Amino acid sequence: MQTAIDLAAAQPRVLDIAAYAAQEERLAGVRIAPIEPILGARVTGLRLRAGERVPEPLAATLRRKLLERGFLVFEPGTVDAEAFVDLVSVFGDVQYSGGPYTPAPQDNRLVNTIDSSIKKTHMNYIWHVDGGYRHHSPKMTALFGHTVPEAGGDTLFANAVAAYDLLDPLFARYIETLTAVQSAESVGHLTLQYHDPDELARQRGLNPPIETPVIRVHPETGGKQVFVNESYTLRIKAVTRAVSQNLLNILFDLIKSPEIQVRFRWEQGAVLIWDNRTVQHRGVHDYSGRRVLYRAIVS
Ligand SMILES: O=C(O)CCC(=O)C(=O)O
Ligand SMILES: [Fe+2]
Repeated sequence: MQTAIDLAAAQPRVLDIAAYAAQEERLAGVRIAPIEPILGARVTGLRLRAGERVPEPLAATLRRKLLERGFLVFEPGTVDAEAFVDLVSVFGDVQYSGGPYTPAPQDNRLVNTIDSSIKKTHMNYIWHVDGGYRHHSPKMTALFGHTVPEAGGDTLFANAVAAYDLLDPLFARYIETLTAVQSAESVGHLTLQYHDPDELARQRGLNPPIETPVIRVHPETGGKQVFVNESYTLRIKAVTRAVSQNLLNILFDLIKSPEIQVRFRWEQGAVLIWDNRTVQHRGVHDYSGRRVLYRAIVS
């Protein structure tokens, strides 16, 4: 007698993509369309000038879609550099987050620049969650494409909640019990930025290593995000060094799965905003010439 093969059990695990897919929405002449089923949406038809506010209920819809889709792209022409902060304000309080290599432009003290001609550190090219080494890290991060390379210099996103869903359920339950140690100095973020020994010591005092869950629960969506990342995570607590390193490698590998990623090709004047509680991200250093992005964070 022939027995049917249980194909699901016999093969590598895949995601139930239908669980992530979303429908296009339209409101007040604005279209919000999914980019890939797994992540992202593109907003077209919105125009906002400096000092203007996005009206309700459109603003509420945009907030809901960002939670749902992990990141939003606003087409070029939605805002200019001056109105960038007005757009980001839809999602919460905008804060300045510059550092020695990422200063504010002359005319706007709420944003900072990621300018390839100034920024000498390469930390944005490693997978990370913004501020993942601090207890009070930004909810969202936004970028405005000021000067973008003709080719290359994309920003990559991984749906870190989907990465958790790729874990086998029993293994996931174990991973959820673990605690990670996260540090800005894991790959030298502070050493590379602060060259004055006193300032370096001060920054290290302000940013000591912290403990976080390996899997972080999104306070608004309930999504379980793989919160360990290649940039900030030092180790997993209370297991051997070998187990810590191997578990971290499994989780880092999952973040790199193409199935959970979307690659954003920069367009001059586009705005990108992502939810740090859902995604991990990184830039790609495969361009020459200048790349200038304006950056604002939502606390
Ligand atoms: O350079 C990029 O594309 C990513 C930048 C980044 O990591 C950030 O702005 O937080
Ligand atoms: Fe970042």
